[in-house]
Amino acid sequence: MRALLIYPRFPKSFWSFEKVLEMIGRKAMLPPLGLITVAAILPQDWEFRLVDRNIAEVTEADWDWAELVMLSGMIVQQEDFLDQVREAKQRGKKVAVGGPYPTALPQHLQAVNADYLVLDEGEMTIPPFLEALERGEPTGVFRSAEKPDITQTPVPRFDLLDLEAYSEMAVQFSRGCPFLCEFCDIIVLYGRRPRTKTPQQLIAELERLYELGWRRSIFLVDDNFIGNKRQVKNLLRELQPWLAARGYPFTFGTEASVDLAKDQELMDLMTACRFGSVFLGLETPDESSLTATRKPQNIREPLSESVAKITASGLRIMAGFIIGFDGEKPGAADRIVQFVEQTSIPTALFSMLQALPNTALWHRLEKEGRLLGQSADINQTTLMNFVPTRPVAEVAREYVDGFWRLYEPQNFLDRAYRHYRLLGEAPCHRNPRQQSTPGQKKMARNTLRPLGIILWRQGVVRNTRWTFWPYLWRMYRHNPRGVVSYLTLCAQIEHFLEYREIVKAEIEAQLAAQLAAPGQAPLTSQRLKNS
Ligand code: B12
Ligand code: SF4
Repeated sequence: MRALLIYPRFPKSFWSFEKVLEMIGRKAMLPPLGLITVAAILPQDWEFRLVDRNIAEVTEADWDWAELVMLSGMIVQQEDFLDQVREAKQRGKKVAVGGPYPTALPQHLQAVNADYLVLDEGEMTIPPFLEALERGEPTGVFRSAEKPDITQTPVPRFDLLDLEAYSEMAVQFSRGCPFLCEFCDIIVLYGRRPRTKTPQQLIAELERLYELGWRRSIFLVDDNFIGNKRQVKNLLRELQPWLAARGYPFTFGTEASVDLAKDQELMDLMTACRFGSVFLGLETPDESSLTATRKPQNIREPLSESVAKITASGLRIMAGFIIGFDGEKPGAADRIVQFVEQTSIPTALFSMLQALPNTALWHRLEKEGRLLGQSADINQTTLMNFVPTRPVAEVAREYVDGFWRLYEPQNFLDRAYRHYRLLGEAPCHRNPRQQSTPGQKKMARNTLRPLGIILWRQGVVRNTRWTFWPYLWRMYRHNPRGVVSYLTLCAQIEHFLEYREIVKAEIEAQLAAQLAAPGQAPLTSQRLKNS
């Protein structure tokens, strides 16, 4: 079988970082790990071609070659996803779809006549799909309530990727999260019992990437990397000597729950393996909102203390914040901005709450008759898809204003500087074991050109130049090994400066449209253009 794997295009977003990617000569941030995992699960005598539409077009030759077209993606990719299914069907191809978008909203894919809906986790649903193909069944929906044991998942087919196109690589150690946040669809899609691979299995994946020549950053895309702390410590203990033997060829980033702060041993193991950053779902400093959204793990210790402990351990923090929880008092965005400033978190993903399909939040709002439409388009440029408890206009205006202030270039630069000064105090940054290695030096050399651009734009062209140079000098004096990484972070403002304009324009346009036609589903920018 000749299978063409297509990964649809993402809209411009908080995460798309086009300007930064352009500077570093890459085309996308992360690869489609789901599709290359699927390719490894499918029979290995099949032939595969992968087209990630974020880096390349599907050519006529690809379409002609394909016998089966397979697509994966998340809800934000829906527009291009549906277009590609239509295109494949028009060309008379059989189409199989899977991943978080088809799993959450299968009716969308049925409406465009996708032939096979291979939903939930592929380890469970690909075998019955293959049996159906064998029997010559023309269509089918394959689902599984049971979650697979991922110790059996094969090494993803990294060889199908154009490695040069990506700024980071993706691997996954665990799926699922033990917590119960009301808005979260992770626990719906991947369950509450964190399932891990074995340490040897993950190291085999890294070994494969090493053989293929990868020498940059790797993002562990786990829903919550520390969901099973015992297993993750076992992994890190085995990983560290493997990395040391190869001169630390990679750096790592991941996502974790905030209780990471309570486990110093775990943080030390992470930094010993060159974990440089961690994404935390902090959501809001408002304790009443955290209680309402069933996130007590963020209240047990003061959030700002947890952030301080994680930073003091040497892990750069990226964090997610949300506005629009039920019962929220006016001024929520202000409180978030203050918190971000006070804790000096440079990269803060700020969004308005959205109800994702099948989450506890979705079911509650449905019962209360507050959902606007049957979809969700979670993004930083979309209005909420339900009726909030305070006026939507108030939430949206606070949100736009907060986003604007977070990404005011001077505010961002100040936070980045303060954050790196704190990181510089961490013992791991002074540990001799962490001196630069050949792998690290190669990574640093690759960043020379973008660094030149940042020095020019932020040190000469922009108003921030008056603080840029003193900060850089002090960084050099107090945290010299953090300088390259600090400047790379500074580059993000190139993206956020443009993106905050988009957020403002899109939210204001949607708000005006919604206020003119109350009770309608929120309009995305595309639907606005079409309407
Ligand atoms: C890495 C990641 C990203 C990366 C993107 C990487 C990339 N190029 O794909 C970044 C950081 C950019 C990102 C951004 C966002 N993300 Co994201 N992301 C993830 C994450 C953590 C890992 C994805 C991954 O690699 N998984 C590993 C693979 C192995 O799992 P998988 O894709 O599910 O594949 C399995 C099955 O689904 C199935 N399968 C998958 N595809 C196919 C295809 C076929 C044909 C078949 C048969 C089977 C099949 O088989 C695979 C093996 O079991 C997931 C969570 C998760 N656990 O997956 C969220 C997740 C996909 N993201 C999500 C969301 C909401 C977002 C954001 C909207 C967040 C935000 N507020 O901004 C943004 C969107 C960007 C934008 N605004 O444009 C949601 C999607 C919900 C949905 N139902 O669509 C998820 C599920 C998590 C969550 N709730 O936050 N994300
Ligand atoms: S901690 Fe994160 S992944 Fe876990 S349930 Fe809450 S939002 Fe979802």
